[in-house]
Amino acid sequence: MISRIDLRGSTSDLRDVLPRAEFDVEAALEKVRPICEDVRHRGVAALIEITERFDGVTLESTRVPEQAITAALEALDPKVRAALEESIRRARLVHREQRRTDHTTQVVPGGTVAERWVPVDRVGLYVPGGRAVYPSSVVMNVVPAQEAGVLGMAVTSPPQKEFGGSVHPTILAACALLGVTEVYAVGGAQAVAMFAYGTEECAPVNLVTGPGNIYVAAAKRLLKGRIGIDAEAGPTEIAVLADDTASARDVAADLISQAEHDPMAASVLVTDSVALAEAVEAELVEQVARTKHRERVTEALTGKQSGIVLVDDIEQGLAVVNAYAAEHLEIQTRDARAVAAKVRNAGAIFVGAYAPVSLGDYAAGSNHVLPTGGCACHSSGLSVQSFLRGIHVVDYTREALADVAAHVVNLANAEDLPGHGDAIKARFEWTVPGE
Ligand code: HSO
Ligand code: ZN
Repeated sequence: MISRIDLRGSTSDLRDVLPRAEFDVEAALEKVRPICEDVRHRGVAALIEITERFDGVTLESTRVPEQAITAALEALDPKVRAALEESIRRARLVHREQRRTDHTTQVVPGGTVAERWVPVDRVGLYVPGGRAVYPSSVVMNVVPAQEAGVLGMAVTSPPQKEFGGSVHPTILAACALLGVTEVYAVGGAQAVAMFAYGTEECAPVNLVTGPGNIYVAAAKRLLKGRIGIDAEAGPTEIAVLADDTASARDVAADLISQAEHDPMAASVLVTDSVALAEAVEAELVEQVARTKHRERVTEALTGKQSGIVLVDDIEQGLAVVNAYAAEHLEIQTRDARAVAAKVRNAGAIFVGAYAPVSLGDYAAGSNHVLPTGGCACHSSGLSVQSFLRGIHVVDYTREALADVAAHVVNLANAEDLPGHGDAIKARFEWTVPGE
């Protein structure tokens, strides 16, 4: 079912031969532009109409009443509550350590540059709710924002017909557990526009984070600048680098676990063992037959974005996974830690037989909002850092400025910007020695 790509002895450019889903955000831009404009000009009225059209739900208000959030927590299955609490606890442990401390550098006596880390004032967190509901994504967005010290925070998620047109109750319960009381029942591009422009019911935000479908990604791209965004999330990806010590049963289960998200999800095994490749193929056939979402799993595994890549050895395998820059990368080889240490490009790395991606999805403490589509070669996943700005605070005395004045004037002249130099010279009766 899954295709094979044989790179043994190959010297071709890895980026050309590796499987990857097409995720054409550009094409979706034209569709979302009128939606965003409508929300910008007509606010809540536009949101209600658009939600009727796309979600088949008639909203009275875009905001979920606070008592519905509290009620969702009261009605939550205690096992799910305990699991969410543990997920939150672990995520807090990890994200708390990501906090940055301000520091001040004395450049010269009397001349300092401080770096002050300031959280964004208000953020909007998008929680998907299409094919699956993601209370775990509430945790992954809210915890780093809270640990960063963000004060104003709103969550939005598509309304669900089967829950009276409100946000899925488990998402509401997760919000309640985290102390988030501002929740909107709006999804898609219109949700990003609501956050960017603000409406009568929702104050505008400075930053929008969280994964969503292609329309959410397109709206983020369109409105970037007016708002800050995290990475544009594409379909999820798992790559597994494995040798003959790996368990075919576990590798197959892990490939299926992420294929379950989306028919466009990518599951890629990179191995130097033909025996493992064959055993994983056999396991996939068996396990897919019993998995609940076998239709979309099959579509994802047989799609051109998924495959088993055969390599000569783990060194070549490392070159392949580094070129691929997967959202999630598992290392299931001998000496997995040493191999993992050589990985340069991945959203998150899962080391050894007992760190499956599912663990990271829910309860490792790591974040599951990660760069997809090869963006891991330049971006990182969501973290406290995503919600902070480092502001330089420049403080120089007259003497410290005098000390460097000639250099500034000379550089300004070299750039033919003498007005810049004059701003220095004005402070010293229009002359600085050494210019
Ligand atoms: N694997 C997804 C996150 C997720 N999985 C949420 C289950 N729920 C993207 O990292
Ligand atoms: Zn997942």
